[in-house]
Amino acid sequence: MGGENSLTIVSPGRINLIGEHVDYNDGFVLPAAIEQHIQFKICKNGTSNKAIVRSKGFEGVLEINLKAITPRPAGWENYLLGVINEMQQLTDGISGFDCEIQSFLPVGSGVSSSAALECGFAYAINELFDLGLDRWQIVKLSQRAEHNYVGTKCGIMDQFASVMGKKGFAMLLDCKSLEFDYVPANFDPYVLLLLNSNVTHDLATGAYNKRRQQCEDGLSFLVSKYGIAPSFRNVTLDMLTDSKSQLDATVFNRCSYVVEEIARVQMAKTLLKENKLKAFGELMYKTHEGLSDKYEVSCKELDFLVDLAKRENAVLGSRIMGGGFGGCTINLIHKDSVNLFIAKAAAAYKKEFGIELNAFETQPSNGTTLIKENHEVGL
Ligand code: GAF
Repeated sequence: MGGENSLTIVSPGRINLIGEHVDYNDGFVLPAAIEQHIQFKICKNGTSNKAIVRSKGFEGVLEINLKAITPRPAGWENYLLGVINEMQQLTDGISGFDCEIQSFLPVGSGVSSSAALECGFAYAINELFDLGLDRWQIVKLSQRAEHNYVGTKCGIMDQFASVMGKKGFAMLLDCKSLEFDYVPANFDPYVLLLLNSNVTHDLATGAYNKRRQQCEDGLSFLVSKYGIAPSFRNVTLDMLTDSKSQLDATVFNRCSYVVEEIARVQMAKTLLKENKLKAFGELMYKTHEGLSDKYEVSCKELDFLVDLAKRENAVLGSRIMGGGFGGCTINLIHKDSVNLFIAKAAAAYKKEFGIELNAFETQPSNGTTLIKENHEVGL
């Protein structure tokens, strides 16, 4: 495609060590980009307003009139159309192009193939037309694309992790100030293992947005009752307990999960720095409990996998990862026990649900990158 004039970009999925459903609640998160990615080949096609996108992994060919971008009723196309729409608000430098997309990421598995798709596409167009957008602009426009064209009112974590990832490091992101630190993520002799339940979720179904709304409702009540500035950073568990009878029971549960998870990430940061992995793993289990009982984004398959992990001494921590309702668990497990655990988990899972389990080890990797003659090139 396009011969020497085509560019190749890779854009990774992400994991999250801890800090789930708090990115849109002014919390802290600890994600990393992963090796598994989506690849984009892109070149100019000499037209002023026609883009053609072919994909392996997402179905179909998308023909786009760049002068008339509008969302489709549903589908993967909206991630791309949303990105073009947002980029056109920032620049008039985009003309016709052809793009081939190949995904090596499992879709709907909680490793954020959607952010990889948005960010990689934005990065590719930015490079091709030399638009001069920086990484943060790509992160933010991709998040807006998801809000405005896909309809998921996601936080910033996934796009941030996909674009800012660095090999060997997790990133502690303050989702309020957007300041972040790279945190070394070498857990030797432990490794990160993802177990894909192969139960798929669809964040756009509304359950995600509903939780976001419930948190906003709870916060606005607490703001008016206590006169605090409108941020979950200012909410304490005492305030919540004191307001329990005035809050809807579900809203109370959502908010108490958020306050507890924000505190857990702060503890997790210290434990990681001190290499106290056992205690870190215990926090992962606590996060899972909260996501399952109070935030209600787990499902029986994921609870089963986490319960299984809890019974293994070699697994220090395990929990649902990402938006929820299916997808992967993330497990911190001793490297010598990986194969045995996968075999045991797969057999038990198949017996219980009749579903195959996929497992893959993963390591923190670089963010969205232009590949040139076998070398990676940053923005
Ligand atoms: C999804 C969202 F896209 C993220 O912003 C984040 O809220 C996550 O769910 C839950 O932590 O992946």
